[in-house]
Amino acid sequence: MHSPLLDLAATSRGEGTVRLLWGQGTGSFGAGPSYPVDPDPSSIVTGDFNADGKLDLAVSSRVNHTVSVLLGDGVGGFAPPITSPAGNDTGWLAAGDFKRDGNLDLAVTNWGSTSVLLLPGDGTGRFGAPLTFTAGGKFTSLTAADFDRNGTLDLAVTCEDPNSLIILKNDGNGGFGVSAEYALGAVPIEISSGDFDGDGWADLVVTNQDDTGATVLLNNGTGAFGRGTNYFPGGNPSSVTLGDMNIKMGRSTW
Ligand SMILES: [Ca+2]
Ligand SMILES: [Ca+2]
Ligand SMILES: [Ca+2]
Ligand SMILES: [Ca+2]
Repeated sequence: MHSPLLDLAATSRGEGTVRLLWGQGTGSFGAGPSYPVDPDPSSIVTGDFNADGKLDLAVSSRVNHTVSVLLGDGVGGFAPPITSPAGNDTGWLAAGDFKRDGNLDLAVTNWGSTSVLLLPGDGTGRFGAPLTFTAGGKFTSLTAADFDRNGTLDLAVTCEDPNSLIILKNDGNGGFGVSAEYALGAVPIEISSGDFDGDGWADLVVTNQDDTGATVLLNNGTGAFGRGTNYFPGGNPSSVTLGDMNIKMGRSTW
């Protein structure tokens, strides 16, 4: 029984698989099974796509332009992938109930394009016809949060050419419109959200692959973001994740 312990699922671009590692609760991981998915998997997210209380996986394929959902059995096994079309050069994924119908949906960026797709979940691991939203430059990554706290899950999307952050607000029916655009350092490659200052409003961190470093943008309490602060300039950061990693010190320092 693995459920109380945090496990890992990673994509293998070379193999075209998802590989599982079982957490031991000690910081080490034991080898788990691997599951074939469409070639060149580039992004993976977890979520309960068929609402059975068991965690599932969704994986994008840049080559086949698809999303594969692997339904979990809750004890470490996954069914063969359910594959759905997801635009061109299918890239970054974010899961959430964007249409607020109780079924988990996916938002997808297409690498180097100016479109975000919304794949409306049907509650079985499959998706209805994609809805396309176009904005700004060439999208690289995205994250979802309710930035304006109006009850709808919004998107923050990073772009190259021009290097920028675009906030797409959700109209409550899964329709997105650009609410704001912010300049970023060169080659913003990944974005994540969390409440860094504890004010209850979702903030953002973006990694820029040039010498700008990682940019933290704080939500000003309206869903808009102030001027970003850059950390570890020159580090050419590529990927970022969040968690309280020094909890025994009391107040965390970033
Ligand atoms: Ca499930
Ligand atoms: Ca939904
Ligand atoms: Ca919202
Ligand atoms: Ca905040």
